[in-house]
Amino acid sequence: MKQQLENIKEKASLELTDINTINDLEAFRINYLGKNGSLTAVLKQMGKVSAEERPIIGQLANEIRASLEKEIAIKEKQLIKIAIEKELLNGTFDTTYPSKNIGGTLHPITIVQKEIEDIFKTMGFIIEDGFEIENEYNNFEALNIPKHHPARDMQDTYYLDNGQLLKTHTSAAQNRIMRKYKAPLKVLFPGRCFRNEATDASHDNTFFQMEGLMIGEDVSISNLIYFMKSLLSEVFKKDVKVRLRPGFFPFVEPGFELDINCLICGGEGCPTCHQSGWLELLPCGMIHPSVLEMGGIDTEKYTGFAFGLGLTRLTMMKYGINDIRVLNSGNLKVLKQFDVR
Ligand code: FA5
Repeated sequence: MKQQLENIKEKASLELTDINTINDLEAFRINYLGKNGSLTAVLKQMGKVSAEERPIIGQLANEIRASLEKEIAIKEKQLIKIAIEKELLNGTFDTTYPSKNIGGTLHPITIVQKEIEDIFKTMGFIIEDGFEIENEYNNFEALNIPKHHPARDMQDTYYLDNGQLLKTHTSAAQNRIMRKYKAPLKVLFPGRCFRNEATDASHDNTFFQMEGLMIGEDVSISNLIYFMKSLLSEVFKKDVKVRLRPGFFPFVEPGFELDINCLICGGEGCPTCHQSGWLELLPCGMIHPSVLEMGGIDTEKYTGFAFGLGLTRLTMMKYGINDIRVLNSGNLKVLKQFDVR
């Protein structure tokens, strides 16, 4: 058996030198160290070895295993280095991709965003990305807001010299996403939004929303209310008081405003809720047929709902943050408190 082990060691070292890809390296590892690998197979015969020889053979097998693991780890590093160098040379290496070990803490908005994504993923939604720089068509026209429509006044933003703009709401991605996925569709797309706002405790010029669309046959207001309720009860893990009232958005009909009872003052009235006891959180409604048509959706067959959750405000309510400006402050002393990883 000792000889068998020595042979395995020699064969493995020879094979390892010829390996050039990570996939081949993984196959090699499984071949030798896997559940049915050659080294494991030899070890399974230990019962046949005499009692005196067993510790010697056991020690040798362990040494061979340890040395193989070490060699595999070295080889893996070499192969990754070569692959990165190759990607850097041909320009396909993404230097902006976030590292796995980022250190630091997650931003409270990111924590809540991930939580909501997980909730919706279990309900069959896919997660999409939107752009921060958009064209006027996607941000306004495709949402039934033509030039000179008064609804544009409520969402003034920053324009670029080339006519593009910083998107005012996540709804700006609706048209692109409808065209990309077609119906039926269940999708969630979070994103950073920008508005030319006078800031106060609940308004910032840069904030996050999270948009959701569900398009299918027979999608109705009942579906909309069910999803909104599930979302809030999962996030707050307790009953929160909400109110649903009619709301106007040119891209939904009917449209609603879902407000949350201010959790900072318990509805008594405070600067965060502008003394009203309520905070606008989750506008929503049934997608306007013209918006569906502009998105290439057959309105004879499909209906859908859309919502535009104020993610930054939800984060404030969840963690009892009474001023929105804290969240963009970059003040680590404050932000660190919310990391719950
Ligand atoms: C919209 O932006 C619509 N696109 C939402 C929508 C989507 C309606 C789909 C219907 C269907 P509104 O301007 O109300 O609507 O903004 C939505 C939410 O974003 C608000 O309820 C609020 O929670 C948040 N929000 C808006 N402006 C600000 C701001 N300046 N600072 C922080 N949060 C804001």
